[in-house]
Amino acid sequence: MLTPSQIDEFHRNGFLNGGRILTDDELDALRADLDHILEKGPDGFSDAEPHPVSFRNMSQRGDELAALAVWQIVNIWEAAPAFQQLIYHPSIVKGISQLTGAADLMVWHDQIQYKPPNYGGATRWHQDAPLWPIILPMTPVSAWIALDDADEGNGCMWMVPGSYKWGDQMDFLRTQQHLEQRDEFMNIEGFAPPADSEVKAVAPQPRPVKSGEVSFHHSLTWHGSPFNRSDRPRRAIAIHYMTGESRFVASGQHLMKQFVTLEDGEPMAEAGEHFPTVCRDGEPVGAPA
Ligand SMILES: O=C(O)CCC(=O)C(=O)O
Repeated sequence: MLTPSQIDEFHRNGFLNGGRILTDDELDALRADLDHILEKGPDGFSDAEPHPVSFRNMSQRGDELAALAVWQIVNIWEAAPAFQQLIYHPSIVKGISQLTGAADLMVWHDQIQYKPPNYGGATRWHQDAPLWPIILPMTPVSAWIALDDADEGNGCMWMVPGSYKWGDQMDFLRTQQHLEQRDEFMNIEGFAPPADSEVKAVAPQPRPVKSGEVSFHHSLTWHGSPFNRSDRPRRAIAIHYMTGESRFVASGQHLMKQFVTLEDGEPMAEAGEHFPTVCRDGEPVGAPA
């Protein structure tokens, strides 16, 4: 359970380190499952076996930094038992329920972001919700769980406190895509917060997260992560949830749309087996046996 002061901190900043939630055994099982899937690689799965929805290198550069990689695996929970347990983890699910105020929650999708040692690429500044145009209302809060200590050295996430209060600013953030290195990541320039906003300054900060800890962020919080040029891996998973109010928007496009079996405006709670319910009436339902 999060405390009232943690919940206040989240509402002030749009992010929160919720502390350690995984045991050493749980961490070992998650790392073993992830390493197994990384070894198989994007082309190592037959259609007949459980496989993630997508497995790709997000950092497809054509220049001298082409060796940099950010391996993104979407819905690893469908391919690996330890990750299936994780999406139902009571501390994560309860935390999301407290921070959203939502009694019912479903999984929207999960997303591994693995930055390999020495050659880890950047995840550029962005907001999540504008990239998810097939659900409304916007999913408010995500959980990000570190499988390695993530710090400034190996490309931890950076966030801008209070930025979620400025609404959809993706058009502006697309102008900041040149910021990729650790030493330049704080140099966001050219944005004036709305005059009536209580948050007046753009003040990016690194947000280290230790392995086994969960970090929560609002889906409009400005965030991203620079290169990993350290000799350490940076393995982590984000789990994005939907609230019981979420409805399908048929006009939008998204990787997960192929699995939605609904008409426009119907509740995402009925979207099918790729979007399992994890919380009902404020209580985590627990992982299937
Ligand atoms: O893992 C990262 O560095 C970025 C993750 C992210 O963008 C997210 O969780 O929404």
